[in-house]
Amino acid sequence: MDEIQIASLLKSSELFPIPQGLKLSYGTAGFRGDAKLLESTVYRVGILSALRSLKLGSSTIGLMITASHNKVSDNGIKVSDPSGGMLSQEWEPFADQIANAASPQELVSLIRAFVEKEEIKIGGDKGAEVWLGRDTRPSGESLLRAAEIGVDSVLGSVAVDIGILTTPQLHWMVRAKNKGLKATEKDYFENLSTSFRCLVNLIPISGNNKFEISKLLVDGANGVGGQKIEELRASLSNLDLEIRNTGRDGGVLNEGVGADFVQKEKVVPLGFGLKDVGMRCASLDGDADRLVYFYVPSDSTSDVKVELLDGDKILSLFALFIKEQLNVLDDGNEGKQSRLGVVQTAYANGASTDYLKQLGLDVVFAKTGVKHLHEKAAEFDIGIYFEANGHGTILFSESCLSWLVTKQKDLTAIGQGGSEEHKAVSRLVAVSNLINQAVGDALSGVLLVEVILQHIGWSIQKWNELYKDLPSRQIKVEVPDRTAVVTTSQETEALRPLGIQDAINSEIKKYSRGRAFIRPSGTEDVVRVYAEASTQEAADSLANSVAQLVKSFLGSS
Ligand code: G16
Repeated sequence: MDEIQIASLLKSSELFPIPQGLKLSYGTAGFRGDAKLLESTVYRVGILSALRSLKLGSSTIGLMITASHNKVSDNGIKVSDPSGGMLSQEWEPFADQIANAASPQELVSLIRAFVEKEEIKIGGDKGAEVWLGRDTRPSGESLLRAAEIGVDSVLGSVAVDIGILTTPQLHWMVRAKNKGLKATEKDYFENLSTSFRCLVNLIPISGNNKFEISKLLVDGANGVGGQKIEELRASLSNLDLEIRNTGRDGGVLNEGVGADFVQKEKVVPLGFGLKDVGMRCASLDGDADRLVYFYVPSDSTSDVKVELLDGDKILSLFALFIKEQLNVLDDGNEGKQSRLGVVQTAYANGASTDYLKQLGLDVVFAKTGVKHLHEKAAEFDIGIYFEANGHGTILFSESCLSWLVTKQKDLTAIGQGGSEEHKAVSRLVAVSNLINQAVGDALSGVLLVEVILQHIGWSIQKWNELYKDLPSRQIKVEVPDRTAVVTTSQETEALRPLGIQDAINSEIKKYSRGRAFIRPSGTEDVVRVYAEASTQEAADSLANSVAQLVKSFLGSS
């Protein structure tokens, strides 16, 4: 790094002193915290993303300013790699180091050492390019400016503000840009509506699908997703959407609304109630990378509990549909081109895992965090991953896609364009275009769920009958130091504090079909408790006793 570069970094970093006592970690999905404390962090991640771009031959990197499901006063930042996936985990320690550097001098010396180690060339012919997006949080605009200054302080770099977006839109655009495809927001919407239309046109006209298209009620979490799905609606036919909680009517982002609230509390979001009994409803989270469905059952009481169709149920519906299409295809190679697998986490309801295994699928488990699930799903020809909280997608390998596209062409060429095989292969190709290949995306998820339900002629109630969830409960426990909890790689057992797992096991033994685990959240300052048992009362009681154990081992804050 030459003197001009060092001077540029020192000068800009003086603008963003680190708040005293701030200690952050890249976590499950980037840095998150109180928005008022984050300017220095976001500025530093701006620098990191410019370096990442240079390291990867000036490919475009994405930066998203969002704290997703967290409260509106929080914000955060996550980095998208050129593939549209999450930042390579190999760079996370560097992210942690620079975010916590105490002074401009320390920051610059860390950057200098890293640039040398990684052999990053600053000031070459091509500079870095970083695309910046943000959600609707009021703090987003000034944080985005801090990120821009970070990017600009690496000489020759360009920061491009692409405005207010959902997180998956940014990831999609970065991926498309680096593949040399059309990559604007308009292209994103066109891609969704074209592939949705294609799947609609492939719905069988006879059989069991005499299905009235009923209205879908969407809870937009008072965030960016509600606004973007309104834009998308304009280009869709075959879908009747009523969008609530768009944020325009004074509602607060994620407060009593959104996918995280509905999934954790299992009650209706604000703006929904007994008037909606039996209706199909979908809830997005604050940056629209999560999706859950729900309905108010006819026997609901005034506290308006919902029947929840979470990420596990969406995964099961997708798996069923994909498997049905693959069954029609004869790949002449004993399924070697189309190995279908699914990825879940420890939060997956035990009943969903049993169901997926009964379908004959390979089920594998990953740590919480899409970055972990995505990696495992990519090992299959078609890998479907979902967290129970509604974050997931379907990945098609390059070789599987090219096999599908070739098959589609070959069938057309031999006059089999109208065959069942051709329709099945065309559906799979359309799914690969519709569903976001970069990251879980509530908007593309809604479209795929809706078209599958139309295809098989199912109501939401019928879909819910795929299997019956084991009753479960999740609780957050605030403790003085959540990092005191250390778990095994799949997060099903706690290794620390010593003795806590034995105590949890003794509790679990008291319940029929009991299962419970604890883990430190990577996005909030809490320890999460998950419990499952044969009745709701038992699941609640198990979760409460495990939460008590957490408090007695770690103290309450
Ligand atoms: C993020 C991650 C998800 C994760 C969730 C909760 O979601 O992308 O993979 O499940 O945080 O993580 P934790 O339990 O560690 O707090 P989002 O929608 O908030 O970006």
